[in-house]
Amino acid sequence: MTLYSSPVIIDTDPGIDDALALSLALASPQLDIKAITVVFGNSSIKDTTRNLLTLFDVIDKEIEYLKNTSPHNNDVHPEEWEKERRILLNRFEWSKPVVAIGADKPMKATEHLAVDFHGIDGFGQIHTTHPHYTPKDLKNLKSNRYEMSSRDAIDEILIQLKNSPPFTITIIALGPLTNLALAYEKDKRTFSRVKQIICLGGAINSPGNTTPCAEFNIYADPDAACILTEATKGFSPSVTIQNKIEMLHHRDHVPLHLTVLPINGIHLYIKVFTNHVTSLNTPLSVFVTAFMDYAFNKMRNYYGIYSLEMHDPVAVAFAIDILTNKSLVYTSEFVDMKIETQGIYTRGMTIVDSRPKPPSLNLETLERDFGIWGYLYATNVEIITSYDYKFFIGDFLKRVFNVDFFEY
Ligand SMILES: [Ca+2]
Repeated sequence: MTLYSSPVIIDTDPGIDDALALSLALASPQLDIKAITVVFGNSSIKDTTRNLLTLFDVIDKEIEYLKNTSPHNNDVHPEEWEKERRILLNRFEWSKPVVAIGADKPMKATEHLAVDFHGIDGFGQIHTTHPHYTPKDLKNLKSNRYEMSSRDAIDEILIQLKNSPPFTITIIALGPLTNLALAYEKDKRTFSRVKQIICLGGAINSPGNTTPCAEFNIYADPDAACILTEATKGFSPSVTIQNKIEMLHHRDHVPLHLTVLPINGIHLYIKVFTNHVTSLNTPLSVFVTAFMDYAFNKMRNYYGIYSLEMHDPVAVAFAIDILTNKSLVYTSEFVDMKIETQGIYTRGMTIVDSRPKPPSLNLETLERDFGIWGYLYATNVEIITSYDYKFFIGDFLKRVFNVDFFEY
């Protein structure tokens, strides 16, 4: 493979939009997916794991379909693979992810799954309505597309970080942050070797999608989100990797670079989906159509609109853009952010301190909220304030389904 690929770990709770996000990631040569770690969230860990393996089973069939229908032109240069949709055909020759199973519950909070939206199986009831998709023997499932880890997700994350040069692996987090926080707690120094965590989470300047002020991933495990947020204290984008490597020699951790992509309003509308995907009749399109029908109906019943919010796929697209410096059409700011872990109505709220800062730091100004908030000058969590979504739906349809986007 001659294309430059960034090593990533994807932590996920599949999940309808997770399946779309993983399909996008697998079709993107910019990502060298070292591991996919599974966490509870949209459904139980048993279901999210089953859903991931179900998706791999469909990807397997999609690859066979592509092999039989693509022109047999083996002279195509790797740089051209993306155009010819050969990424999926060739990906597993050069990048075979390890799958590891992680946390089955939040660290402290009471469990809250998103089965109301994603269905009891987390996959729009597809295992009931389309039972032929359900892999028969999960324990003995053999696949050429991934390797099942002998470790749990926490140890797998740590071993991946330990075995790679420091500050090279990015973690894309698409579910509750439990696996990541547990790995950090277990071995801070090793976890600190992560280059960046790009996380879909939080409701900032918008209503939540689980409670009035909380987004699901943060709500599902606010303590995990709090641990990671606090672990960013002292982070500065101006610190070089060389500085960080030196820090690792004499500190038990290096402040984490956490980039939060709050929930956004990017919708895939049913008309666009139907016009572009439904009639393709490939294994992947037929499978995705089955659970998208469920999701579109849910959206209509809940919100009166026929579309699906593309939270997780947008996070993957954003991660690709950041890792390849391709678009850079986004704005972000470093803010002092905390997570509400205790609230009755505010559990999982992402709170940003936007109060005016005193012109200088002294005892008097420090005491102003001493013991309540603290860190008057902590601007450590990067939040994305705008991102150029214009091309997202077109890119998504092209990469995953090889169709050109047209307006309807
Ligand atoms: Ca998710």
